[in-house]
Amino acid sequence: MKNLKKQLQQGATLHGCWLNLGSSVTAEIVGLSGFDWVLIDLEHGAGTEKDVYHQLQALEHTPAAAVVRIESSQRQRIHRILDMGAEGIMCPRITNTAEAAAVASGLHYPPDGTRGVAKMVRATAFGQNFQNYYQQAKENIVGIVQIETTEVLDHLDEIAALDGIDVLFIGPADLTMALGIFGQFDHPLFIDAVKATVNATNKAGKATGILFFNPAEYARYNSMGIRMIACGADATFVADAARNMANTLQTM
Ligand code: 3PY
Repeated sequence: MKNLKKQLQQGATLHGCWLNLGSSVTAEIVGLSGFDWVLIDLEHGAGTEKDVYHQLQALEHTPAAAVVRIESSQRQRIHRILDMGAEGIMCPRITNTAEAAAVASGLHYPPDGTRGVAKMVRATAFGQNFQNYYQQAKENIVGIVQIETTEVLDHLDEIAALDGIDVLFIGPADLTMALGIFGQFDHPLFIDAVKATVNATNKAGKATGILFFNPAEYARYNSMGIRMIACGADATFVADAARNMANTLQTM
């Protein structure tokens, strides 16, 4: 564990990016590049659950903490990824407090939640570190729900206050789509939703996160108090570098 939760609780601003290629080699390269955390994406991209396992192995020896975005909030999806050794779980498309509470519950062992106990998994060093892992899981596992539907905007305070939910993470593409202003990240409806999210997390002593692809947007979100900041994805890093090189060669 790389203390992601403690750092967020202490008010740190942490930089990350998305991993959508399902590649352990790319995960290792990105993990060694200076990010505080990375998001292995199972909602979108080329990766499968099996790939997550190898990406987590590759990231273990880098400074970057590994969070995994699961494709649905089903209890078994959360458990399988935590058992692989992920430090945090992000769940997309939350619409209400009950859904967020179900995610929080899936993250933690009884009596705090409904996570099943398994000794023979990677998270516990196949049983060799079970006691430590089990005792420290509650204070180490980061629970993240995405704010990207219109419905969820009515429940921000309740969700931010849930025990086990540490970050409300804005999905700008889906949220602007839901608001009918797709891609308009300057639009007052979107800005108001971001501000309301930051407000709710501040009140609850939690953090707000966001993903964007244009570094020019960093200052705006940072000044609004967003602390779990992701810019870019492995796929876009490769695509941008490849296009730049091809364009450069064209000019020679
Ligand atoms: C969004 O921008 O909607 C996201 O969820 C990030 O992938």
